[in-house]
Amino acid sequence: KLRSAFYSVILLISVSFVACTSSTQSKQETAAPETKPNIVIIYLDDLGYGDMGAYGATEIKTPNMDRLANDGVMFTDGHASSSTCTPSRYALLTGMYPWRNKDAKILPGTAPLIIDTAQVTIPKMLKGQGYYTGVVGKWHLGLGTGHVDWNKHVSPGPNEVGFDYAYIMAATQDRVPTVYLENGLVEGLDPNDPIEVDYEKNFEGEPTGKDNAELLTMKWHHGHNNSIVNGIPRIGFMKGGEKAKWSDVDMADHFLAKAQDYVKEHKDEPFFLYYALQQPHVPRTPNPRFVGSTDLGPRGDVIVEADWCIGEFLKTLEKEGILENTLIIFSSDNGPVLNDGYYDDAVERLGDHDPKGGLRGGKYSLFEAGTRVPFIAYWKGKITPVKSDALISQIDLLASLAKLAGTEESTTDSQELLDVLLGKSEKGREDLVLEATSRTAYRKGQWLMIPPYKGPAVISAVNIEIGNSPEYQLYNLKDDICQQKNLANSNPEKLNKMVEEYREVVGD
Ligand code: NG6
Ligand code: CA
Repeated sequence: KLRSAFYSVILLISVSFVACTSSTQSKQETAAPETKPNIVIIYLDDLGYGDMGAYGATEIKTPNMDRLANDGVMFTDGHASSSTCTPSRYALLTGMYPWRNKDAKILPGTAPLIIDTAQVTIPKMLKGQGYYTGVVGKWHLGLGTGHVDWNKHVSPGPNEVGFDYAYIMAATQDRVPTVYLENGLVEGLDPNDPIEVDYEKNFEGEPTGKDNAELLTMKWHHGHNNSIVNGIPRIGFMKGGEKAKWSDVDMADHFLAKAQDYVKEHKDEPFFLYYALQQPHVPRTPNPRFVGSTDLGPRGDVIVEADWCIGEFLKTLEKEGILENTLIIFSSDNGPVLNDGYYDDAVERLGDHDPKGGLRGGKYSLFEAGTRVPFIAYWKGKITPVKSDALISQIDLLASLAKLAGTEESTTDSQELLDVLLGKSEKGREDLVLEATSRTAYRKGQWLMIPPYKGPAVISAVNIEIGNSPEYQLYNLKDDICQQKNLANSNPEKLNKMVEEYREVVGD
């Protein structure tokens, strides 16, 4: 009902343009109430292009994600801005290329907030259009201004960049502090057991993954050998806050319940929800209900768990009668990685599954699998299902959602592609700068140019080709989606043009 009201307003506006000189226009028509659709961004952490059924996975069943893809606009060339988390999330929320901000790198749990509180963001823009705005899940964009006291109100954070409501983990599941924060306050904190966090040195007498292997239920492979929480060694040191510590195996249920409560509480107003799930990032800790739901071990199992959460979340929207008035964007912050620092069988039990979906590279990489991710727009009854090959980036959501909400928001980088997002046009971006661990590459049409970079071609710990080469690389993705034929030498003309345009865009 709400949805049709929203559209009748649009219809009326167009009718009144045609009929503006006519005297037959009735008062009743112009008085239709304006309703805006709810907007939900469902954002996964490290889900690869090939990790869900609709994008080709056969070894992991993801019926709920697939429903979004099959009944929505399923992008085949949709990109996260970057091949790691913090920069992608920064770009998603601000509509700015993350390489313009030198602080937009993988952050420790103690890093200050990297979004300027004066900056435009999706929630801020939507708030201005009458939306209630919320974030539930992984944050990883920094908190505070430098020295956070976790025992006091932590600010600035999500509430200061446009979110009316925030229920978050500060950084990542593998980083301390391993607690939830609700609107800047650590939930369940006992004042007699204050939290201390340090990324440089341990607190005296506290066990670590490095020295206390006997306490571990999950073994570290590289990094991840500092404080131990729930038997899992983490990045960073933490002391105290015992009662406030999260339960890893319940995290998915916990965030889901918060997202559902949020929807129920705000169903009567237009709302925005950024639901940032933690899977399949490490440590992969499926709830016992999902252990063994694939043959792939924890990495497969937590993808099934995430899929279940999405199904339950959709059921809530349905039950509350607002599914048809809710635009859902589904995507991931970067490409896949198997061994990201723990022994969890992701490599050993991979079998026939291809998380990269046939692409080259992965998380941390400038090759396609780094940033090309599942990217879906779903709006029941409003979108005609279609597979779209348009080039689109998460950076474009700010300008596109602004248009949908009835306003304009222009940043240098965010392009208004609402028609593309809703599957009415295939005219996506002409070009795009990709980012991976502070390096950039340039995409124009079907061409991709990677400038020469020093450093190893492969990060051996994670076994991923990250795109470094002493030579320029030029690929034609139309014929060579796997990036096997470097055309830099055979097509110097194209290479020069790409380099020139790239320099113009990045201001080199
Ligand atoms: C890396 C971690 C990795 C992961 C990543 C962030 C080590 C050795 N590796 O530094 O496990 O946490 O940071 O991932 O510590 S992201 O998806 O949040 O960008
Ligand atoms: Ca990630």
